[in-house]
Amino acid sequence: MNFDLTDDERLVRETAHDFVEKELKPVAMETDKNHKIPDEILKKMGELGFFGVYAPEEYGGAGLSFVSYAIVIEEISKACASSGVLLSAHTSLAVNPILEFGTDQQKEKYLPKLCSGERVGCILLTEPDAGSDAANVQTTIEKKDGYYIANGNKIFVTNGGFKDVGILFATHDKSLRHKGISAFILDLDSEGVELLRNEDKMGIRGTYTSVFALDNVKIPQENLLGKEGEGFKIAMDTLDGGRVGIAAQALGIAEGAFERAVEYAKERKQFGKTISSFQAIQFKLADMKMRIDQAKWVTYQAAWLKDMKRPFILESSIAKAAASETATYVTKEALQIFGGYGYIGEYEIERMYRDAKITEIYEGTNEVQRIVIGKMLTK
Ligand code: COS
Repeated sequence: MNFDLTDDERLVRETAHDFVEKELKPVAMETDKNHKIPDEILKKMGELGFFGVYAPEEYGGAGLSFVSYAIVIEEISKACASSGVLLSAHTSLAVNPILEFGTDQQKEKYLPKLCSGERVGCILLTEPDAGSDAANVQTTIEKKDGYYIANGNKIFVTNGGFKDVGILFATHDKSLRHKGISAFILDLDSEGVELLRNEDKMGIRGTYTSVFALDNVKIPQENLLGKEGEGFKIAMDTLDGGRVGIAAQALGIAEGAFERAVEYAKERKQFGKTISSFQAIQFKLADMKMRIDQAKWVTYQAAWLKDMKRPFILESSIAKAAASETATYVTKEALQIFGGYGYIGEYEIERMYRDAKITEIYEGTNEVQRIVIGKMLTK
C-alpha cells in the first residue's frame, strides 16, 4: 500500500498552499462580509488552472488527477470555504458531466471557457419539491420545432448568479419518475431564464445560491447531454463525484479551524499558563486531530478510486458524511477553545463554524448519504 502523493499532486498542493497564504487568506473575511469573492481571486484561480484541474489539456484543463482536484479544494477551503465550493460545484457538477457524457462538439464548445474560469458552471437539479427526492423533478421538457422547451423552477443553484452555463435536469413525463428525466447543457443567458434572486445564507456567503424560473426556454437539440431518459443516471454519477469535492471542502474547513485552534491555544494564557498546557484543551485537540485524519483518508481513497475508474459510490458517500460531520465537530470545538473571542468573529472561527454546517446538507444530506451507504451494504 502506497500513501505517497505523486510529484504532480505534491506540486499542486504547494501551488494551492502558496496562493492561499499570499492571496486568499487576506481576503477571506471580506469575502464573507461583502458576500462576494473578489474578481482578482477568481482571475488568479483561473490562471492557476484551478477551474479545470482534472480536465484534459486538449480542452484547456490542467490534465491532473482527481486526487489533485480534491487537494486543491482542500487547501483553498482551509482559508475560504466559499471559494472551495465555487470550484467544487463548477468542476464536479458542470465540467465533469460534460467531460463524461458530452459529445466531442459539446466538449469543444463548452470546456475551454469553463476550464479557464471565463465561464462558471452550475447544476440546475433541485426544485421546491425535488430536494432529497431528486427523481421528483417537475420541470418539464418537450420537443417543439426542432428545440427542447423547458418550463419550471430551480432552487439552491450554487454559482447560478454568474448566469453562465448550467446542467439542467427536466422531465418528459413526471409519471415515469427517474426514467423520464433528461439532462441538457443550458446557456443561462437564454431567453426565458430568469434569475429571481440569490439567497441570503448562514455561511458560504461569498457564493451565489440562486433561484431560477424557466419560462418556455428554447434549448437547441444538440445540447441534450447523453440520451433522452438518461438524466437521472447522469445526475447520480455527477453527484457521486461531487460528494468527494464536498468531502474535500469539509476536510479543508476542519483543517483550517484546527490549525488556528492549535496556534491560539499555544498563545492564550490563563491562570498563568498557556491554555495548551491544560489537559482539557489537549484532549479536545487530540479528538479533533483523530477525526480529521479519519476524514482525510476516506476522502483521498474515494478520489483515488475515481482516478482508477473503479466503483466509488459507497466510498464517496462515506467520505462526504464523515468529512462534513468532522467539519461541524472540529469548528465547534475550535470555537470553544477560542472562547468569547471565537464567538465575536475576530479570529475567523465564527465564520468557519457557519461555513461548516452546509457541508452536512448540500449535494445530498447526510441522511441521503446513509441511505446510499445502507443500500450498497445490503443490496
Ligand atoms: N450513483 C449512481 N447511481 C445511483 C445512485 C448513485 N449514488 N443512487 C441511485 N442510483 C441509481 C440506481 O441504481 C437506480 O438505477 P436503475 O434504475 O438502473 O436501477 C436509479 O438510480 C434509481 O435509484 P433509486 O430507486 O434508489 O432512486 P430513488 O428515487 O429512491 O433515490 C436517492 C435515491 C435518495 C439516493 C437519490 O434521489 C439521491 O441521491 N437524492 C439526493 C439528491 C441530492 O444529492 N441532491 C442535492 C443536489 S445538490 S446540487
